[in-house]
Amino acid sequence: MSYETILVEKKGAVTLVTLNRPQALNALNSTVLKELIDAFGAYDSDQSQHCLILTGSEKAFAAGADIKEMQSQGFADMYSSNFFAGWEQVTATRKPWIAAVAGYALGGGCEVAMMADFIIAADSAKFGQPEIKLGVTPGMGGSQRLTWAVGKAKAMEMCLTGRMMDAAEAERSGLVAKVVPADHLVEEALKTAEAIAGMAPLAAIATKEMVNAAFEMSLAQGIRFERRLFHGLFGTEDQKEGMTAFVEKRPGNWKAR
Ligand code: CO8
Repeated sequence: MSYETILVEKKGAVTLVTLNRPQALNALNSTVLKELIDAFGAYDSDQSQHCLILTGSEKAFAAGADIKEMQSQGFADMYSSNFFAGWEQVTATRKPWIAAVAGYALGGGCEVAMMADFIIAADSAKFGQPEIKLGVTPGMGGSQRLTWAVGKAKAMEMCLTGRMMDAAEAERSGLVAKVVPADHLVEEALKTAEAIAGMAPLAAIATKEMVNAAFEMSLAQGIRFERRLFHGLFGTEDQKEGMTAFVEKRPGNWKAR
Protein backbone atom coordinates (compact mmCIF):
# COMPACT_ATOMS: atom_id res chain seq x y z
CA MET A 1 0.00 0.00 0.00
CA SER A 2 1.36 3.48 -0.80
CA TYR A 3 0.65 6.10 1.82
CA GLU A 4 -0.47 9.74 1.63
CA THR A 5 -0.16 10.80 5.26
CA ILE A 6 2.63 8.69 6.74
CA LEU A 7 6.18 7.66 5.77
CA VAL A 8 7.37 4.14 6.55
CA GLU A 9 11.04 3.13 6.54
CA LYS A 10 12.71 -0.07 7.68
CA LYS A 11 15.96 0.54 9.54
CA GLY A 12 17.37 -2.91 10.11
CA ALA A 13 14.92 -4.64 12.45
CA VAL A 14 13.18 -1.35 13.36
CA THR A 15 10.23 0.14 11.46
CA LEU A 16 10.15 3.95 11.59
CA VAL A 17 6.71 5.44 10.91
CA THR A 18 6.56 9.24 10.54
CA LEU A 19 3.27 11.15 10.56
CA ASN A 20 3.40 13.42 7.52
CA ARG A 21 0.61 16.01 7.31
CA PRO A 22 2.74 19.12 8.02
CA GLN A 23 0.06 21.49 6.73
CA ALA A 24 -2.27 20.35 9.55
CA LEU A 25 0.37 19.72 12.27
CA ASN A 26 -0.17 15.98 11.71
CA ALA A 27 -3.83 16.15 12.73
CA LEU A 28 -5.24 12.65 12.72
CA ASN A 29 -7.96 12.15 10.12
CA SER A 30 -9.58 8.97 8.79
CA THR A 31 -6.83 8.54 6.17
CA VAL A 32 -4.09 8.69 8.82
CA LEU A 33 -5.97 6.09 10.85
CA LYS A 34 -6.45 3.78 7.86
CA GLU A 35 -2.79 4.08 6.90
CA LEU A 36 -1.51 3.53 10.44
CA ILE A 37 -3.68 0.42 10.80
CA ASP A 38 -2.13 -0.91 7.60
CA ALA A 39 1.46 -0.01 8.56
CA PHE A 40 1.16 -1.41 12.10
CA GLY A 41 -0.46 -4.60 10.75
CA ALA A 42 2.38 -5.02 8.23
CA TYR A 43 4.93 -4.50 11.00
CA ASP A 44 3.26 -7.02 13.30
CA SER A 45 3.32 -9.72 10.63
CA ASP A 46 6.83 -8.98 9.27
CA GLN A 47 9.21 -11.57 10.74
CA SER A 48 12.22 -9.30 10.09
CA GLN A 49 10.87 -6.40 12.21
CA HIS A 50 11.07 -6.38 16.01
CA CYS A 51 10.36 -2.82 17.16
CA LEU A 52 8.47 0.15 15.70
CA ILE A 53 8.81 3.88 16.34
CA LEU A 54 5.95 6.28 15.64
CA THR A 55 7.08 9.89 15.37
CA GLY A 56 5.96 13.22 13.93
CA SER A 57 7.72 16.45 13.04
CA GLU A 58 9.83 18.84 15.10
CA LYS A 59 6.80 21.08 15.60
CA ALA A 60 4.13 18.46 16.20
CA PHE A 61 3.85 14.78 16.95
CA ALA A 62 0.13 15.36 16.26
CA ALA A 63 -2.04 18.35 17.19
CA GLY A 64 -5.08 16.17 17.74
CA ALA A 65 -7.85 14.53 15.80
CA ASP A 66 -8.67 16.55 12.68
CA ILE A 67 -11.09 19.21 13.92
CA LYS A 68 -12.07 20.14 10.36
CA GLU A 69 -13.12 16.54 9.67
CA MET A 70 -15.23 16.37 12.84
CA GLN A 71 -16.68 19.90 12.82
CA SER A 72 -19.87 19.15 10.85
CA GLN A 73 -20.52 15.65 12.20
CA GLY A 74 -23.63 14.94 14.26
CA PHE A 75 -24.21 12.29 16.90
CA ALA A 76 -25.81 9.89 14.42
CA ASP A 77 -22.82 10.21 12.04
CA MET A 78 -20.30 9.58 14.81
CA TYR A 79 -22.30 6.76 16.39
CA SER A 80 -23.27 4.91 13.22
CA SER A 81 -19.74 5.05 11.76
CA ASN A 82 -18.29 4.25 15.20
CA PHE A 83 -15.94 7.12 14.38
CA PHE A 84 -12.27 6.34 15.04
CA ALA A 85 -13.02 2.88 16.47
CA GLY A 86 -10.17 1.49 14.33
CA TRP A 87 -7.58 2.76 16.81
CA GLU A 88 -8.17 -0.45 18.74
CA GLN A 89 -6.38 -2.22 15.89
CA VAL A 90 -3.31 -0.09 16.56
CA THR A 91 -3.40 -0.90 20.28
CA ALA A 92 -3.76 -4.60 19.40
CA THR A 93 -0.22 -4.58 17.93
CA ARG A 94 1.53 -7.50 19.61
CA LYS A 95 5.13 -6.46 19.05
CA PRO A 96 6.73 -3.51 20.87
CA TRP A 97 6.33 0.06 19.66
CA ILE A 98 7.51 3.40 20.96
CA ALA A 99 6.08 6.91 20.45
CA ALA A 100 8.89 9.45 19.88
CA VAL A 101 7.27 12.82 20.57
CA ALA A 102 8.56 16.30 19.71
CA GLY A 103 6.42 19.43 19.82
CA TYR A 104 2.66 19.23 20.25
CA ALA A 105 0.98 15.99 21.30
CA LEU A 106 -2.51 17.31 21.91
CA GLY A 107 -5.92 15.66 22.15
CA GLY A 108 -5.87 12.60 19.90
CA GLY A 109 -2.11 13.16 19.45
CA CYS A 110 -1.51 12.74 23.18
CA GLU A 111 -3.90 9.79 23.16
CA VAL A 112 -2.05 8.01 20.35
CA ALA A 113 1.29 8.61 22.09
CA MET A 114 -0.20 7.03 25.23
CA MET A 115 -1.28 3.97 23.19
CA ALA A 116 2.43 3.21 22.64
CA ASP A 117 4.27 0.82 24.94
CA PHE A 118 6.13 3.88 26.14
CA ILE A 119 6.91 7.44 25.12
CA ILE A 120 10.32 9.00 24.55
CA ALA A 121 9.91 12.78 24.56
CA ALA A 122 12.03 15.51 23.05
CA ASP A 123 12.67 18.40 25.44
CA SER A 124 10.34 20.41 23.16
CA ALA A 125 7.36 18.07 23.71
CA LYS A 126 4.05 19.46 24.97
CA PHE A 127 1.26 17.13 26.02
CA GLY A 128 -2.35 18.09 26.58
CA GLN A 129 -6.01 17.13 26.33
CA PRO A 130 -7.55 20.44 25.20
CA GLU A 131 -10.82 18.95 23.87
CA ILE A 132 -12.83 20.76 26.56
CA LYS A 133 -11.99 24.01 24.75
CA LEU A 134 -13.80 22.59 21.70
CA GLY A 135 -16.91 21.63 23.66
CA VAL A 136 -16.03 17.93 23.81
CA THR A 137 -13.85 15.55 25.84
CA PRO A 138 -11.03 13.11 25.10
CA GLY A 139 -12.46 10.34 22.89
CA MET A 140 -9.55 8.01 22.13
CA GLY A 141 -8.73 6.85 25.65
CA GLY A 142 -7.19 10.03 27.07
CA SER A 143 -9.36 10.25 30.16
CA GLN A 144 -8.35 6.68 31.03
CA ARG A 145 -4.71 6.36 29.91
CA LEU A 146 -3.71 9.81 31.21
CA THR A 147 -5.27 8.98 34.57
CA TRP A 148 -3.42 5.65 34.70
CA ALA A 149 -0.18 7.42 33.78
CA VAL A 150 -0.20 10.54 35.94
CA GLY A 151 -2.94 9.91 38.52
CA LYS A 152 -6.32 11.52 39.08
CA ALA A 153 -5.26 14.98 40.27
CA LYS A 154 -3.09 15.90 37.30
CA ALA A 155 -5.27 14.08 34.73
CA MET A 156 -8.41 15.82 35.97
CA GLU A 157 -6.70 19.20 36.08
CA MET A 158 -5.31 18.78 32.56
CA CYS A 159 -8.59 17.56 31.05
CA LEU A 160 -10.66 20.26 32.80
CA THR A 161 -8.36 23.17 31.97
CA GLY A 162 -6.94 21.92 28.66
CA ARG A 163 -3.49 23.13 29.73
CA MET A 164 -0.30 21.70 28.29
CA MET A 165 2.35 19.75 30.24
CA ASP A 166 5.96 20.22 29.15
CA ALA A 167 8.48 17.40 28.76
CA ALA A 168 10.10 17.88 32.18
CA GLU A 169 6.73 17.72 33.96
CA ALA A 170 5.71 14.73 31.81
CA GLU A 171 8.84 12.87 32.90
CA ARG A 172 8.34 13.81 36.57
CA SER A 173 4.73 12.66 36.37
CA GLY A 174 5.49 9.28 34.79
CA LEU A 175 3.89 10.05 31.44
CA VAL A 176 7.12 9.53 29.49
CA ALA A 177 9.99 7.08 29.93
CA LYS A 178 12.70 9.63 29.21
CA VAL A 179 13.43 13.07 27.76
CA VAL A 180 16.15 13.64 25.17
CA PRO A 181 17.37 16.73 23.28
CA ALA A 182 14.97 17.54 20.43
CA ASP A 183 17.63 17.33 17.72
CA HIS A 184 18.51 13.77 18.81
CA LEU A 185 14.99 12.43 19.28
CA VAL A 186 14.83 9.92 16.43
CA GLU A 187 18.44 8.86 16.94
CA GLU A 188 17.81 8.19 20.66
CA ALA A 189 14.52 6.42 19.95
CA LEU A 190 16.30 4.26 17.35
CA LYS A 191 18.97 3.28 19.90
CA THR A 192 16.27 2.17 22.34
CA ALA A 193 14.28 0.42 19.60
CA GLU A 194 17.39 -1.40 18.36
CA ALA A 195 18.09 -2.60 21.90
CA ILE A 196 14.53 -3.97 22.15
CA ALA A 197 14.76 -5.47 18.65
CA GLY A 198 17.87 -7.35 19.80
CA MET A 199 15.94 -9.18 22.54
CA ALA A 200 14.21 -12.56 22.24
CA PRO A 201 11.09 -11.72 20.16
CA LEU A 202 8.64 -14.08 21.88
CA ALA A 203 9.78 -12.86 25.29
CA ALA A 204 9.17 -9.28 24.09
CA ILE A 205 5.58 -10.10 23.11
CA ALA A 206 5.04 -11.90 26.42
CA THR A 207 6.49 -8.93 28.31
CA LYS A 208 4.00 -6.59 26.62
CA GLU A 209 1.13 -8.91 27.41
CA MET A 210 1.99 -9.19 31.08
CA VAL A 211 2.74 -5.51 31.71
CA ASN A 212 -0.51 -4.56 29.96
CA ALA A 213 -2.36 -7.14 32.06
CA ALA A 214 -1.50 -5.01 35.10
CA PHE A 215 -4.11 -2.50 33.85
CA GLU A 216 -6.87 -5.07 33.48
CA MET A 217 -6.43 -7.67 36.21
CA SER A 218 -6.28 -7.89 39.97
CA LEU A 219 -2.77 -8.32 41.43
CA ALA A 220 -3.33 -12.03 42.11
CA GLN A 221 -4.69 -12.67 38.60
CA GLY A 222 -1.88 -10.65 37.04
CA ILE A 223 0.78 -12.57 38.94
CA ARG A 224 -0.79 -15.90 37.87
CA PHE A 225 -0.92 -14.66 34.26
CA GLU A 226 2.76 -13.63 34.45
CA ARG A 227 3.75 -17.02 35.86
CA ARG A 228 1.90 -18.94 33.12
CA LEU A 229 3.62 -16.90 30.40
CA PHE A 230 6.97 -17.32 32.16
CA HIS A 231 6.45 -21.10 32.37
CA GLY A 232 5.32 -21.14 28.74
CA LEU A 233 8.56 -19.55 27.53
CA PHE A 234 10.37 -22.67 28.73
CA GLY A 235 8.75 -24.40 25.76
CA THR A 236 10.65 -22.14 23.34
CA GLU A 237 14.00 -22.63 21.61
CA ASP A 238 14.85 -19.05 22.56
CA GLN A 239 14.80 -19.88 26.28
CA LYS A 240 17.35 -22.69 25.71
CA GLU A 241 19.40 -20.40 23.48
CA GLY A 242 19.24 -17.40 25.85
CA MET A 243 20.33 -19.34 28.92
CA THR A 244 22.99 -21.28 26.98
CA ALA A 245 24.31 -18.03 25.50
CA PHE A 246 24.59 -16.56 29.02
CA VAL A 247 26.55 -19.59 30.24
CA GLU A 248 28.78 -19.52 27.13
CA LYS A 249 29.28 -15.73 27.53
CA ARG A 250 28.01 -14.80 24.05
CA PRO A 251 24.97 -12.93 22.70
CA GLY A 252 21.80 -14.93 22.03
CA ASN A 253 20.96 -15.93 18.49
CA TRP A 254 17.16 -15.76 18.49
CA LYS A 255 14.87 -17.88 16.35
CA ALA A 256 11.52 -16.51 17.54
CA ARG A 257 10.57 -20.13 18.15
N1 CO8 B 1 -7.23 19.58 13.35
C1 CO8 B 1 -7.20 20.16 12.14
N2 CO8 B 1 -6.29 21.10 11.78
C2 CO8 B 1 -5.40 21.48 12.70
C3 CO8 B 1 -5.36 20.92 13.98
C4 CO8 B 1 -6.33 19.92 14.30
N3 CO8 B 1 -6.37 19.29 15.48
N4 CO8 B 1 -4.37 21.51 14.68
C5 CO8 B 1 -3.78 22.39 13.85
N5 CO8 B 1 -4.41 22.38 12.65
C6 CO8 B 1 -4.11 23.19 11.47
C7 CO8 B 1 -4.55 24.64 11.66
O1 CO8 B 1 -5.93 24.76 11.39
C8 CO8 B 1 -3.66 25.35 10.67
O2 CO8 B 1 -4.20 25.16 9.38
P1 CO8 B 1 -4.42 26.47 8.40
O3 CO8 B 1 -3.01 26.95 8.15
O4 CO8 B 1 -5.08 25.87 7.21
O5 CO8 B 1 -5.23 27.44 9.16
C9 CO8 B 1 -2.36 24.56 10.74
O6 CO8 B 1 -2.70 23.28 11.30
C10 CO8 B 1 -1.32 25.21 11.63
O7 CO8 B 1 -1.92 25.42 12.88
P2 CO8 B 1 -1.87 26.83 13.66
O8 CO8 B 1 -1.83 27.95 12.67
O9 CO8 B 1 -2.99 26.83 14.64
O10 CO8 B 1 -0.46 26.70 14.38
P3 CO8 B 1 0.01 27.44 15.71
O11 CO8 B 1 1.48 27.20 15.81
O12 CO8 B 1 -0.47 28.84 15.75
O13 CO8 B 1 -0.74 26.66 16.92
C11 CO8 B 1 -1.53 24.70 18.08
C12 CO8 B 1 -0.44 25.31 17.18
C13 CO8 B 1 -1.48 25.33 19.47
C14 CO8 B 1 -1.22 23.20 18.21
C15 CO8 B 1 -2.92 24.93 17.45
O14 CO8 B 1 -2.87 24.52 16.09
C16 CO8 B 1 -4.03 24.18 18.11
O15 CO8 B 1 -4.50 24.57 19.17
N6 CO8 B 1 -4.51 23.09 17.46
C17 CO8 B 1 -5.65 22.32 17.94
C18 CO8 B 1 -5.30 21.50 19.17
C19 CO8 B 1 -6.50 20.75 19.64
O16 CO8 B 1 -7.49 21.32 20.06
N7 CO8 B 1 -6.46 19.41 19.58
C20 CO8 B 1 -7.55 18.55 20.00
C21 CO8 B 1 -8.41 18.20 18.82
S1 CO8 B 1 -9.86 17.29 19.25
C22 CO8 B 1 -9.30 15.73 19.52
O17 CO8 B 1 -8.15 15.42 19.36
C23 CO8 B 1 -10.32 14.71 19.94
C24 CO8 B 1 -9.71 13.31 19.97
C25 CO8 B 1 -10.79 12.28 20.18
C26 CO8 B 1 -11.42 11.87 18.89
C27 CO8 B 1 -12.20 10.64 19.15
C28 CO8 B 1 -13.21 10.35 18.11
C29 CO8 B 1 -14.10 9.19 18.49
